[in-house]
Amino acid sequence: MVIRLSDDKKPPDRKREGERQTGLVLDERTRTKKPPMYKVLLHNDDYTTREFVVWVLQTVFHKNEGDAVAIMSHVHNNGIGIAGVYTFEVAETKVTKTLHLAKAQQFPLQLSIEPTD
Ligand code: TYC
Repeated sequence: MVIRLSDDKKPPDRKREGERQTGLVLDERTRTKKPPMYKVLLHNDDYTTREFVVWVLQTVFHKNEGDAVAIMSHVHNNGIGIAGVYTFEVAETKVTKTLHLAKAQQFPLQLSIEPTD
């Protein structure tokens, strides 16, 4: 049950265009824009172990075990799949880390980055 004694705690009205958080109306270009986002794609190959791919998805891409197994299986069955969606810098860092980990174990795992639509 909700009891309100004053207007103080009323949920904020939906902000009109140009107004967010502060109550200040900012110019269109002054407002923060959502950054472009990028998919990190995992590619299938015949040599990288399923176990390694699941481990990378858990440790680098922070997937739980069930999601990691599902993504790995999708890539194994379809040739390609999405490991995650990130800003460009984060996507690039995850690809670099994964490639280093794969090369250290002589796995030819390939990844790519593509913009979301
Ligand atoms: N196809 C690999 C195997 O059968 C497993 C694998 C899955 C490899 C996903 C890469 O991105 C990959 N061992």
